Amino acid sequence: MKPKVVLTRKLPDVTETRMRELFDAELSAHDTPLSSEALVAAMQEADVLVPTVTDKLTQDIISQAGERLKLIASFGTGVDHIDLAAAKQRGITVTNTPGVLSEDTADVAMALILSVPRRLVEGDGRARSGNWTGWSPTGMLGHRINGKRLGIIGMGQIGQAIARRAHGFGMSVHYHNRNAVHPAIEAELEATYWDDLDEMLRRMDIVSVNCPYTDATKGLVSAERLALMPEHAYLVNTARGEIVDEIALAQALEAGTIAGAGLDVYADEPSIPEGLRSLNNVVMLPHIGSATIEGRHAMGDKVIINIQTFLDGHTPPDRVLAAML
Ligand code: 8YV
Repeated sequence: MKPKVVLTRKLPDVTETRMRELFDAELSAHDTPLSSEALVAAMQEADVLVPTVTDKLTQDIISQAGERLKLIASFGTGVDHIDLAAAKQRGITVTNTPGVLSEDTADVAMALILSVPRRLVEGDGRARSGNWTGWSPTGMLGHRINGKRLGIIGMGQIGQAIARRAHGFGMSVHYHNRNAVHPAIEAELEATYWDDLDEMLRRMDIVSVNCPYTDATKGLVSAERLALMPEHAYLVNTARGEIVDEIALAQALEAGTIAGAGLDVYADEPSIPEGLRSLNNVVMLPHIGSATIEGRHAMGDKVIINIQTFLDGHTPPDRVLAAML
């Protein structure tokens, strides 16, 4: 008997085909997020659940999982949607898909770092409006990227991939992290470590949020910290919306105490506060940091490898332990 693997969302065809060969795979019929009831039902019949960021696996939901459920093989890197302590208590292993989406997410972060100061989205609107009156020496002036200070909050794989790009664009790289990265990486990126986040925020031209969302990083970029940023500074968030106080961000942007923001993630997706949507000094994307065909295929491969390794009785390569966060 093949193990029952339940997918909560539509995954790439190549991933689903391979899953059907290997497992008794139940695919998502409608590709809409499952209700809590449907999620519980899935967890009662599955040996393995393959959720995504759109499934909130709370303690309550995990406590209703069936005896058969032994593995949650999440399709994604962030695991903030899974109560890891509850999974551990139920003896359920959790895996994710790190590494394969770092470069893609860094590309989107870099795109936002370029788009906001150089007013690219506004420029696109003007060019296609039919009202463009032509080039002028003082028209559509933005701010130079070269020579600016980029402060990265969270210097993991994605943070480092952004740092490499920013270095190539002539920015000076600064970062705040729980610990300094290896001296060889610091040397390669000419990166400066700031133990004190507040001190870093006071001095940066652009700040990029790239840490995981955990109890320790919830609301890390608070109203008080936003107030430390210079008036000409920009904030870019491609990590998780909950790390930034969105209401305070909207107020800071509205009041002009910071210059602009580039956002790919929001605290209560897919809903985005009206206070942010109505501002024109914000570039907003709909959580597409890792949305490449190549990345999705690689994520699917990782999920399959994690499941198969686990079923073969080994520790899956991307096992997530609460203590790792
Ligand atoms: C994924 C992400 O697409 O992997 C992550 O943590 O934020 C996304 O880019 C999503 O999580 C898939 O579940």
